[in-house]
Amino acid sequence: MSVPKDIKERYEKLKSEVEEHNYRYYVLASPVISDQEYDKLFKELVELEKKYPELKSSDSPTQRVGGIVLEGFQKVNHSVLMLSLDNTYNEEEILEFHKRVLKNLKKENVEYLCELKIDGVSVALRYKDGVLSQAITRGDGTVGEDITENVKTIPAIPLRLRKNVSIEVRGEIYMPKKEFVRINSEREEKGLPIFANPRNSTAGTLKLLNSSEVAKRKLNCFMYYVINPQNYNLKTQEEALNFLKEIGFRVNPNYKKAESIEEVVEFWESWNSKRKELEYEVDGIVVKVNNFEFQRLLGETVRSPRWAIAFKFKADQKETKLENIKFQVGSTGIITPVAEFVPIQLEGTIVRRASLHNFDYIKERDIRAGDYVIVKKAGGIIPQVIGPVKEKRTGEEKVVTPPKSCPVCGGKVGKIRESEVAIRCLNPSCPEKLLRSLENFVSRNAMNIQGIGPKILKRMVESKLLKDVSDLYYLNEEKIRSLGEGIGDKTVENILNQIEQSKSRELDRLINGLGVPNIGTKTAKDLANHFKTLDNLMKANFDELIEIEGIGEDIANSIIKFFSQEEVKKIIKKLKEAGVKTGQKEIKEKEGPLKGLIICQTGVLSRMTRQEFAEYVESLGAVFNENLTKRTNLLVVGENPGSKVEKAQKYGTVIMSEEEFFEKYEKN
Ligand code: 3BA
Repeated sequence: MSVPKDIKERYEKLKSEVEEHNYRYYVLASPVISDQEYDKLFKELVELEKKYPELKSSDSPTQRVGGIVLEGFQKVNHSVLMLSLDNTYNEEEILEFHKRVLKNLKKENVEYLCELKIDGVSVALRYKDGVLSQAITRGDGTVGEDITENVKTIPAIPLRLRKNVSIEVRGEIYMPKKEFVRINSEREEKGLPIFANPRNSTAGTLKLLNSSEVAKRKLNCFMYYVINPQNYNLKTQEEALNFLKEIGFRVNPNYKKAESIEEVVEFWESWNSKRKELEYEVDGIVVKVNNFEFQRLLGETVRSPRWAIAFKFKADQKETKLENIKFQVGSTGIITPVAEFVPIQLEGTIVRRASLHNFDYIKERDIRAGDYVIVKKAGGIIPQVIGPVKEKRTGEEKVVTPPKSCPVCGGKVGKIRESEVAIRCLNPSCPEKLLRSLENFVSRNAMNIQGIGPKILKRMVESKLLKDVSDLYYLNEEKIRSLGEGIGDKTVENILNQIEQSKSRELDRLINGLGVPNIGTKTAKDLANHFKTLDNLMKANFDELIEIEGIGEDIANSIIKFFSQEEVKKIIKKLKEAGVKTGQKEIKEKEGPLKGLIICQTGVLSRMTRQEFAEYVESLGAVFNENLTKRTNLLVVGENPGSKVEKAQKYGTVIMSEEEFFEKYEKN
């Protein structure tokens, strides 16, 4: 049976439409439709492919969710050797590099292009007539591995280019700092070894055999290199970057042409301090002779080109004295050793403690209490003890071994799975575990009960007012007063009020609050949206759970196990009896000409105040947001606008004057 012509046409149109929105969202960071509208188009595409499997092509956006499980990765020869970069950390060596370049070119000066050096994993991408055909790791530079299936899940990598060229490009795949932090805390919770930096977690992710697992981690990329640029009439690196952008790749915007080596050093210095603000980790700058003809004249050594050099930032790491290793008990009982050291200043903040993750980590590095240790920030964020300075040992240092019993309750400790590195307190009523789960329950991302801080919670646990999270809803004036000292009328009233209000929080907050292992804010939202009520979620079986995007087998099992526990069932029953809402409030999208759009405003409007404007656009179905973000669809500009305009231009957000807006959306 052949596919009807109109279906074929619809399919092609849908495919390019979905890919276009994908491009606008992930590459340009300026979406023009709402998530709901996008989902609708995507769903239609999936349906068509289900009905007419013969339509399915390799450049279909449906491939981005992954699903293919490999046994291993095929080796692939690189078309041109993938060189490495020469490195330097200091200014003298940069000046020497510059001198060498001038001497070899027999010139007085030369133009450089400076780029940020993204701390990621190099990749080569091959396109045939505009369609992605193969993605290859660097490997040893001569032979790499075929990671095409995994790379297809990265939304910023085009499956089809905006020109039907056959081309090979190279660049860097990276993991945003935030995602790195998320994955590591998830791993720590699961008792898995943590990644040392975003680069390792990127490499680890790209080598996963199941591409749907890759799709869940928010990898991103920047491209910077074109093979055989003469084929596209490109004469400089700057032109190459512009061309890459033109044909649909994400190119890092923070590059700069430097007319002198002083400007190169300036660029390095300015990013040395600004890099903290980036959403990805950079470990230096890459300086490239801009002109391709000059690059050719300079040539390369066996390892690296003579026309480029990496000028690295000094990794901010410091030595300090590790005074104590404390054992912290988490809400799931995991006992984490934490290093407490003499406070030091690191990349802009004062650091006094760092997780040592688990006892294998301490043993592998031979870290002892009393050691001088080197501390840095992994991925520029998480303080991490790299290791001891053994030369400074006095013999007074103490080897730290795993505790034989829970440091808080004295209960039994052990591993729940042999494969785990984590050691847990196995006592189900350990007060420290309870305290951690209460802290999670009242926290901002969960039930958001303000006014009950960790100190009060601790007192409530110690005086046995709280034995599980549901007891919060059985507190009364008398019980709270019984805590004694420092609890005034105002405090009591405030606590009870806050608790009462929290009864009607959305379901995702409650799911978050219950502390299902391995579930974060995002998954809690997905679960709430899908199941609508807690009862539905509790009844869900494995097949139903893994149907949901973003939920894999591990999480599904974790959810089922969690809700099958008798204690959990009891807590939920008590919560319900106390009047805690366990059903999702339906968030209905308003109808109207601005349905689904996120709108922001700057400057003074002549017709109405900002508040009135917010209400006005909301009455037309839009969402008003005070802040301009990458997700904002429209910025309306009044008199004396602020910096939002510049930001909107950067993001490519649609900008309208007050007049333009009301011409289009005046209510009659
Ligand atoms: N530019 C890494 N190599 C880079 C093309 C040359 C190069 C890099 C770069 C050799 C970054 C070595 C591995 C490689 C593609 C070879 C960059 C970055 N330029 N901006 C000069 O941001 N990490 N890495 N990758 N070809």
